[in-house]
Amino acid sequence: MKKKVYLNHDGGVDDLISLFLLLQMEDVELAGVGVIPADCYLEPAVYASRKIIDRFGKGQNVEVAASTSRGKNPFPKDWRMHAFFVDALPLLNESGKIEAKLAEEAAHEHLVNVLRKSDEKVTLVFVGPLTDLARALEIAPDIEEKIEKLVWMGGTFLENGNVEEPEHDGTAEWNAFWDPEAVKKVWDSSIEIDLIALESTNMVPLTTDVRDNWAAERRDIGIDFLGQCYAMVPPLVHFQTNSTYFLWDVLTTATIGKPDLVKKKEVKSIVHPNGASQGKTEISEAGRPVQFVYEVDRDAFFDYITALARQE
Ligand code: AGV
Ligand code: CA
Repeated sequence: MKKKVYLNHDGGVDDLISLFLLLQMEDVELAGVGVIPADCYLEPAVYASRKIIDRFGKGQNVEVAASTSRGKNPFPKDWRMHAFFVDALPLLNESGKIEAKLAEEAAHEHLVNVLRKSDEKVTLVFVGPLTDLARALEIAPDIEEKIEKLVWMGGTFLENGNVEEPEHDGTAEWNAFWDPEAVKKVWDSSIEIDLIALESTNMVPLTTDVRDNWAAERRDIGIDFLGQCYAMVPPLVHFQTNSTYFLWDVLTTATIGKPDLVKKKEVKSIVHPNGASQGKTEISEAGRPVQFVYEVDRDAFFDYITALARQE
């Protein structure tokens, strides 16, 4: 039987590649997609999502819902621009039309409706902030029993996260920082959580050798799509900067199709909802359990996503 999955993403390059890859997984049924304007602008991210479903969805009927959520700490504008670039790729605009349906409801309501309608439990893949899930739980606490588990790209237990902003101490990861109170709300639920934190995503930076491998295979339209998308963001060359790109969300998505790429262990954690450390996730005996991903087989990961992307 196929695994039923709902994706909520925030329009970054690796978010949109995650959608593309989920559509390629034969044992996954994609039950819906929500798009939240955190690390993106909403309109191009929704368009790009629908175009990816049309171009690479092999006829799968997947609805896209736009979020009405707003965060507490906005993402840098430069990063949010990426969705415009993906949406404009000729590869996604060849047909000149968009067929994939736009849902009438807001993303958090769409999530509630998809879960309530489903006969089986659904795995939630969140690769941006948790705001839409927190809002869904608020209006419909009954959905908890329809959730198989939440697989979330977010958080870190490292001393330094990836937020470099005034009035913050740098201990948080961005998806948690955008809406720390949403993380708290989800932490307070009894949903099972797989946490793909920076500890593991730091092991999969975008590097030039990865790009070169995709370039060599660019005749394949799926590999070309990977190459074109990852041409928009800065790779790790000599040293890491605040803008260096990692395959954060793609690693998260890959664990759905191939769980043995990563190692997990249970830890207990709390989240700081406000103050100078807002968004910080911290190990604490008083916290709630999460299945924490702490290691990844880097080479197997890149081989897997490249094979999945191949169309021929
Ligand atoms: O913190 C990682 C999250 C992931 O969901 N995002 C990007 C991924 O989609 C925010 C982010 C952190 N650093 C970034 C980010 C950067 N250098 N460029 C763009 N986004
Ligand atoms: Ca993201």
